[in-house]
Amino acid sequence: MNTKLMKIMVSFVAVVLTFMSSIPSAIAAEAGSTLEVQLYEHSDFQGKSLPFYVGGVRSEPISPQLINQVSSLSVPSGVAVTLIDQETGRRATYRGSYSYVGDFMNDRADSVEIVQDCSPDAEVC
Ligand SMILES: [Ca+2]
Repeated sequence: MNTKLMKIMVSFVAVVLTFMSSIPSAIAAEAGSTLEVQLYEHSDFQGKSLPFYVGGVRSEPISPQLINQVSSLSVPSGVAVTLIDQETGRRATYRGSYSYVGDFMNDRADSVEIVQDCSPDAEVC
């Protein structure tokens, strides 16, 4: 076996292991962990709320009850939440809870990406 092929196989195995290791944490979170992100209809964590369980990397649409209405969010430590507005392509990432998402994203988000275990200064996570 040549070195190049070996390197390809090693990186493939690493990718598979990374993927597999994300599964148990997702299951654990849904089995009763309090580690969750909440999106809120109004600023200061008021109005309708929508929970998202944290586990690995998740990307989900925001359900009709809060689409284009999110104004605040609570985020546990070690988690980064990106709100996305598909109409304009706007994205904003939040680490920690925000009583107001800001004019840039207020009442715009239609999908959300949740990433666990981001370092605070990570450019991409
Ligand atoms: Ca939108």
